[in-house]
Parts: sequence; structure tokens; C-alpha cells
Amino acid sequence: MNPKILVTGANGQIGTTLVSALREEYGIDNVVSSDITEPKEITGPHCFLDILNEQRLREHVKDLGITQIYHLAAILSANGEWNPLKTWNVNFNGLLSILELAKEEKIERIFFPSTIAVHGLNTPKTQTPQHAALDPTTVYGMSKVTGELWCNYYFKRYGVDVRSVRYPGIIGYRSIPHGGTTDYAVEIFHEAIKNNNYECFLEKDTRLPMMYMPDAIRATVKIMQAPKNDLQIRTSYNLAGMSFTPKEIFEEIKKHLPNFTISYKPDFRQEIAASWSESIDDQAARSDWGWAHEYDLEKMTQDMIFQIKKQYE
Ligand code: AKB
Repeated sequence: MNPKILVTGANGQIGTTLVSALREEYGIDNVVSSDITEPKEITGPHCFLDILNEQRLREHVKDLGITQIYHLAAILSANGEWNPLKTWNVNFNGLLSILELAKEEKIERIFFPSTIAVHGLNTPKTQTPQHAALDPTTVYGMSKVTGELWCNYYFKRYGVDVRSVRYPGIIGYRSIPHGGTTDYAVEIFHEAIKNNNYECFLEKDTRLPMMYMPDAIRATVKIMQAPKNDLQIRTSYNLAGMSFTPKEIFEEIKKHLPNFTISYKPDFRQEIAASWSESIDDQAARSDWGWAHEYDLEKMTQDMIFQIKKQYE
């Protein structure tokens, strides 16, 4: 039988694409999107839901007969720094409500997105291992590390089947990310195609782990479909696709758009980026549940340019 799915934070960068993928996989009526805003396009059942309204959340889950929750609602790294207490409240208390509800209502499976933002200044910078020091400097990163530990606790203590990956920066053409440090890697495509020029808010040699959206969606669906006993890690799995610097992605785009120019004007996001890893070792995900990425910088750039050009035409 198909699961009945609730996606929180469904209008965000990942949610927009994930909801379509889940509707294709499980049927339109089996996937309810929710957010504090209306979706740009109504493609199936949607409800207004503020993740801090625990009672509403509970009512929706019961009334709709929800069996799985993809809990995406969160404030990202850069925006989080403008209002740390609100970010903690949304990111951490929102997750706790989901975990409590999952325990009480016997929700079959939960997906919790973690992030490379859990890494910090004492984390090994290259090929960051699955088990490493996690000492993030942003409130977003702090809320995600703590969230990972609580997910593990609910799994071990109450059997709540919560699954998680640490997303790198995600690049996609269907939605514009808001409030993240890796957002430049999406903006750069739009500005290259619209204006032939981009002013980058990170320094040219800042290397960060990234992933193309189709890979991120495949990873998410795959870990949620994996047999329970295959998953040895119940905090969150490292996940890798590619790693590049602003200069490298600029050079790759320039192969397609020879007149494209870039300038660099680092802002407060530079310090956040500098505290994160440059590349990730995701061997555990590969061996436990068969994860494998498909897109590298070259293949992703080619597709992004093709898709975004189509949108502007
Ligand atoms: C951000 O930049 O905050 C996010 C992330 C890496 O989790 N894209």
C-alpha cells in the first residue's frame, strides 16, 4: 500500500522538487504539501501549516491519516544568523514536535534533512569522514547537529524510524534558494543567462561540497525506501556529489557562455562557508543503502544552462 505523506516546508528549494517526485512515485493524493505560504503552483493537496503550531500539526496528521513525514521546514545558515532564537525555535522545536508526534501516532517513517553546516572549524576539511568533530558556528548548524542526536535518541529509545542525510549545497533550476550560504551556485546560472555578469558573495577559491537536485531527490527517496535494517546510522549520513569553488563553476559556465564575467565581493557568508568542509566522504551511505551520485560539475552545468535558458525563453 502507498504511504500517505506529509511534507513540511514544501515550498522551499528542495520541497518544490521533492513534492513532485513523491507525487509521481506514490500518487498525487497521497502527498500533502504544507508550508506557511501558498505554493507557486497547486499540483495536489496543500495545507497551511506553521511548524510551531503543534496542535494544528497533530490535527492534520490524524485527519489526513499520515504515515510518513518529510520534515523540511527550517531556516537556513545565512538567514538564521539574523534571528538566532527564532531559528533555534523553528529548526529545533519544530523537529521535536514531529518526533513526539511520530512516537505517539506510530508514524511509519520520518525524513529529517541535515546538512554540511554541522561541520565546523575542528572538522577535517577534506574528505570529511562520517564520524568527525561537529562544532558548527552557525545557529542553523547547531540546530541540525542537535536535531541529529535527538533523531538517534528517538530511534534507539522509542523505535521512531527516522532517516536522515547531510545535504551539501543543492543546485536546481525549478526554485530559487533563500537564505543559504551555498545559494550563489544557483544565482550564478540565472545571472549568467540574464545579465552575462555575476557578483559573487564568496571568495573565488572557497571550495564547498555541492549536489545537483536530481541526485538529492534520488538520495532522499532511496534512503526512505531502504530496508530498515540496512541503515546503520541514525544520526545522519554524509552525502557527496561534487565539490567546486566559485572560480571553477564560473569557468565551467563560461565554456557555454563565453561573454560571461564575474566579480567577487565577499560578505558575512564567506566566514560561514570557510567554517565548512570542502569535500565529503560518503562511503557509509554508499555501502549501507547503495547511494551513488550521477552528476559532476560538467554534467550539472550543461543541464542547468539548458533548463534555465528554456525558462527565460
Ligand atoms: C545553506 O547554505 O545554508 C544550505 C545548506 C548547506 O544546508 N544550502
